[in-house]
Amino acid sequence: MTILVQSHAFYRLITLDRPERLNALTVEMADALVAALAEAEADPTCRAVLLTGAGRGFCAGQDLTAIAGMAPAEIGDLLDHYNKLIRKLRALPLPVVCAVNGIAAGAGANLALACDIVLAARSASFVQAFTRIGLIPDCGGTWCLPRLVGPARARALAMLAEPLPAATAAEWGMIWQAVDDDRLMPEAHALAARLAGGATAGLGLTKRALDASEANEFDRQLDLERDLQAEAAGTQDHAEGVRAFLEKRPPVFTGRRL
Ligand code: T3D
Repeated sequence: MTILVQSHAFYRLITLDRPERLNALTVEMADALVAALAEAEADPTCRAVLLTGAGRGFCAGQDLTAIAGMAPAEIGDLLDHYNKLIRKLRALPLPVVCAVNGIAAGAGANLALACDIVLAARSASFVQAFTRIGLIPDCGGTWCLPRLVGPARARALAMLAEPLPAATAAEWGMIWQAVDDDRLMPEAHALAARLAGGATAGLGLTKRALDASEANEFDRQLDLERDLQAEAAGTQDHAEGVRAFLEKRPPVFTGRRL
């Protein structure tokens, strides 16, 4: 087993579970993550996902013991598995919180950045370790980094492969927040529970709109907002939100589309 999945009220906690190797990624782990995300999506009672790592690291990127001596073509096959995971995270119609509990290196850093809201322990850091071993940032790093921190910082992070402390990552807008180590999991759970109790169908549509905005021109994005808003307006949660506002009470959202 490379991951652990635990159900909480309305969300699932997925823990990368190879602590002896700082949760370094393998194909088996990536495939297990894709399957766990698909199961979370298929479960109508699951409305958010929380991802973290066991032990002192979040994820040290590709397990280097697994690729030593691998032919370049095999590396391409391997990345197909990782890309499937990154695509699944981005397209998941549920909010995904990532609690970065320690070092996030290489593909591990970019796995975290593919999540929707990233919290990190103050002692954690992010390192685009790829160039240290002659590789380029993958798992979406060359796409995410310039958009999150701007081209100048993205280039330096990718080329220098220096660890970026969690607090600086938050200051630069690469992640949502750095929190004291002992507050990481309580805050991450509270955030996942809060999102899971929200209008989650609308949150899924929000993800779609924000992702599409990276490629769309303004006019096309306005059209997309109109279309997705029509979908959001058809959800039970929209009706409940408006009703609750008018009745001056807190809304009770279900995440149901119809
Ligand atoms: O090839 C491809 O294209 C495939 C895709 C690649 C995408 C990538 O992710 S490339 C980048 C791969 N990752 C790295 O290069 C990071 C390698 N690890 C490190 O540089 C350091 O371990 C860290 C900076 C992450 C942490 O350092 P430290 O001092 O806190 O811990 P450590 O002692 O180095 O590691 C603890 C153990 O985990 C150690 O095992 P041992 O000696 O106690 O038996 C270490 O070997 C193991 N470990 C850490 N990272 C990996 C790993 N084992 C396999 N693969 C790892 N990536």
